[in-house]
Amino acid sequence: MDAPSTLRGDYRNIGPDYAVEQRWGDYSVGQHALYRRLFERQSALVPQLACAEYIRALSALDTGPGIPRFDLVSRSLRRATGWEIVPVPGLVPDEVFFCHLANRRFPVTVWLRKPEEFDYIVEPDVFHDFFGHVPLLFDPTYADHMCEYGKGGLKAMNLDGLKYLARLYWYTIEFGLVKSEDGVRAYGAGLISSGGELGYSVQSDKPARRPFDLMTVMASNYRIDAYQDQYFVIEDFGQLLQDTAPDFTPLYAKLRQDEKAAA
Ligand code: HBI
Ligand code: FE
Repeated sequence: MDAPSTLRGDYRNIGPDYAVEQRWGDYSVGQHALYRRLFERQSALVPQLACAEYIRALSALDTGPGIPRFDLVSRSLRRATGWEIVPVPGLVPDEVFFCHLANRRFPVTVWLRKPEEFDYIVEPDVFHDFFGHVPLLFDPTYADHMCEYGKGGLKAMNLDGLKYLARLYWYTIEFGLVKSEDGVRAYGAGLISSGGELGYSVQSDKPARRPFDLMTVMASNYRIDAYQDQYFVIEDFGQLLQDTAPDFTPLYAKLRQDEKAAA
C-alpha cells in the first residue's frame, strides 16, 4: 500500500513492532456515538450483501454499543483461531505488517475518522480495520489464509514481489467477492466497511465480476480513490488457501517478464 506522506496517527509511543496502547478510556462519548452510527449503517446493509461467514461472525461478536475493546475481543479471537488484535497508530511498514499477520496478529488502527468523513476515508481507521477485517478472522479457513499471506509477504520482500502481493491483498482481503447460493456476496473489508461500494460491488451492473485467477489478479493494477471497475470472485475461502499455496518465486518472474513484454 502506498502510504500517504504524512500519516494521521500518533506514532510517538510505538513499540518495536509499532504496537501502541488502545487507550479505550480516551475515546469521547461523541466518538463512541460516531462509531455506533457507522456500525448501524453497515449492519443494515450486511445481511443482504455480505457473505454468510461474515454475517455469522459479526452476530457472534458482542462488542457493545461503541468502539470495541481490542483486549476483550482478542480473548475470544485467540480461542477461536489463535489470532489477536494488535493496536497500531495507523499504517505500518510492509515488513511489520506482514510479520504481524504471519504471527496471527492483526494490526487495528486506534484512531476514528471525523464526523465529516462518515462516507469516505483515505486511510484505514478503527472502523474500517475492526468492522471490516476482524470478524472474518473468526473463520478458520480465512484465518489460516491470512497467516499464510503474512508469511508470503515476508518472502515477497526478498523476491521483489511486494507490488504483486499488494494487488492480491487488494482484490481479495480488501475488495473480494465470493460465490453463494444467492449470487455473489462481499467478503473484502474495504467493501464491508463502505456505505456505497458494498451495494455497488454486489448489485451494480457497471463493474466486471471475474472468476478469481491468481496471476490475473497479481497482474491487475487498482485504484485507491474510486470504486473498483472490476472485482474478482472466489468459490470459497478454501480456494484462497489452495490457490496461494504454491511457491510464488516463478510467478513473480513470469509477471515481471510479461510486464517487460507488454512495455
Ligand atoms: N498497515 N496498519 C496497516 N494496515 C494495513 O492494511 C496495511 C499496513 N501496512 C502495509 C499494508 N497494509 C500493505 O502492504 C498491504 O496492503 C499489503
Ligand atoms: Fe483494510
